Amino acid sequence: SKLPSKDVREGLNTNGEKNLTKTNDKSERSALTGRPKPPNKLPAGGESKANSTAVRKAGLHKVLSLDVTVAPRDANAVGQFGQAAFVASNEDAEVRKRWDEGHFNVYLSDKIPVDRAIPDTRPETCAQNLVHDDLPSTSVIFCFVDEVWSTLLRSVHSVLNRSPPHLLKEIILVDDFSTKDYLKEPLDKYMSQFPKVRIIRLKERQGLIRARLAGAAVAKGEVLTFLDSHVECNVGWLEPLLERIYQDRRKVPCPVIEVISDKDMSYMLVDNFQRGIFKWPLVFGWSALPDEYIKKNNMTISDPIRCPVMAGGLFSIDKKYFYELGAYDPGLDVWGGENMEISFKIWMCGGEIEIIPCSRVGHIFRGQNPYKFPKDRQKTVERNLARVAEVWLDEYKDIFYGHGYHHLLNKKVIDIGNLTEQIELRKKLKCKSFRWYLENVYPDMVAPLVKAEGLVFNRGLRKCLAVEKSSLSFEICDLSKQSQHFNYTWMRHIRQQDLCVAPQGSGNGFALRLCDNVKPELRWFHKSSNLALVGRLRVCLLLCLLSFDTLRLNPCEPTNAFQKWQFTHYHAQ
Ligand code: LR7
Ligand code: MN
Repeated sequence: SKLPSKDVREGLNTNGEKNLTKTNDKSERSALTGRPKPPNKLPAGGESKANSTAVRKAGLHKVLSLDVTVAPRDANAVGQFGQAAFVASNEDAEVRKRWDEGHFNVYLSDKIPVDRAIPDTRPETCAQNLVHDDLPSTSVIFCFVDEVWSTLLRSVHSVLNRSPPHLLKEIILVDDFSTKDYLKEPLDKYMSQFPKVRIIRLKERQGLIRARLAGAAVAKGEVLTFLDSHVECNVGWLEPLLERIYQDRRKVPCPVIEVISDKDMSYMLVDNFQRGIFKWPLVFGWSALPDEYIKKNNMTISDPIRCPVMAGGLFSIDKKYFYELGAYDPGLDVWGGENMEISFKIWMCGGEIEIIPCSRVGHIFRGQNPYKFPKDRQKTVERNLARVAEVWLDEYKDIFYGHGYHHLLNKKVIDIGNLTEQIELRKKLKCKSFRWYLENVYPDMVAPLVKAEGLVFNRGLRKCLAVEKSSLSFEICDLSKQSQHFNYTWMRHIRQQDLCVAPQGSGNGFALRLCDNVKPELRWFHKSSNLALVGRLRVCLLLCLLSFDTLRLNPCEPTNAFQKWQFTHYHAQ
């Protein structure tokens, strides 16, 4: 039996979620008629059910079953039918030697036919689904840098063999300045057999985001379909994606991403009802729809699943719509974050992201990027994420920075580049707020705007911190006094309006200073009731209370009640 492998897809998997994506049934239409469906039906689609009545209607046909699954060229070949392949033990050294070329079993991949068959993993009803005869055509865009020969070819063949020819306008291979010789003339020569395949060569390394933009710029299809260059498209993968766009051009459908094992190259099913989500600080993950949600909405395994964010690599989008949305922020470098950008942009500016269970594509999940980053990998990704946060997260961006990214606020440490155009674009498109997105698209996301708030109680003195004539004092605790209310923010500020609790000069005194996100000296760690200044290394210095109600920094004393502080409400730790 197949291994469910959602964990392979991405380490993060959060189950047991409570509230889920709110529905917007009004925008749902019947696959058969294109007419709006009656309200209070499935949130995530459900149109496909109509197709079980295998009635042939004018203008519609069953999803084409283009495949070589039944009789592949060589039924006995290694890895045929997506089965696990093995190498003899005396080949282990060779496997290891070639692993780093792609961070998967390259040696084995090279032995497997480039047009192997894979199991048709779609839910049963999918083959019976009706789609329109006049679906838009698509350009399939593969960007690659130093991709392994056999996986690149297998990706291309899977598209050529399993896409209805009239819907496949072209395949665009964007070579992001690869260094390997086999990707030059040999690739040109190989692909010249296939008139639909075009190769674009970038003159310098652009990264996958700008490489995709370069591919899109020359695409002639009405729809753009982006794929990673180490995938295998399954039977009937394309039509269900195009059908969704046909119904509503602002839908951005993604296939179910199945797993091609990096070790034995087997094609593995993933669990049903998985959707794309993010966790702070903008980390992509998968999460299962809870059973009660599925039951309540009468969802079947073939119904589209609305996703707060997409994985990034595999999706179709109406080309005009892609450009209306401003495509990708071209300031994003190399790898990472662009899936967050396009996801927020789609939802906040009127579109929808869905996973279409009848469309399935396998992807080799690799432990590491097999190519070099022109700059430091970590810095590249966090810079991309900071751009996304600045443009799309509104007041929620502090939560992003508060999850280990404070340093990105310091313009001297990192230059995230100019954002004027992106901010203008958001205004021009009249996109909704991030708060709207959280409330309507991803309501189960925990996103408190402050970590703690209320009174700041000192356990030893049994009094509360207060602002008195713009300096700090202690008073009998009184919730009704605004002067005693503070926020403990994601910036780790102890804050009242614009004022932050801060040490005074180099001495031991304390004062209120204007808050400033960039200044590290205003930040406090708050752990086990202690308040320690960030950045005073080793000697754990605490905000502590001596006689005469004054504040000082002293070495931490675990048992000193005068060093123990408590806010009234905690939202996050
Ligand atoms: O500089 C580069 N230039 C490129 O052309 C870097 C990469 N690339 C190509 C690369 O050859 C590959 O074909 O871009 C494609 C994606 O790169 P991968 O395969 O290294 O990315 P990934 O699969 O590790 O990462 C996921 O997140 C990325 C974030 O930027 C992209 O969105 C990838 O497309 C995306 N992949 C998927 O969504 C597949 C499922 C993974 C999950 C979850
Ligand atoms: Mn990939």
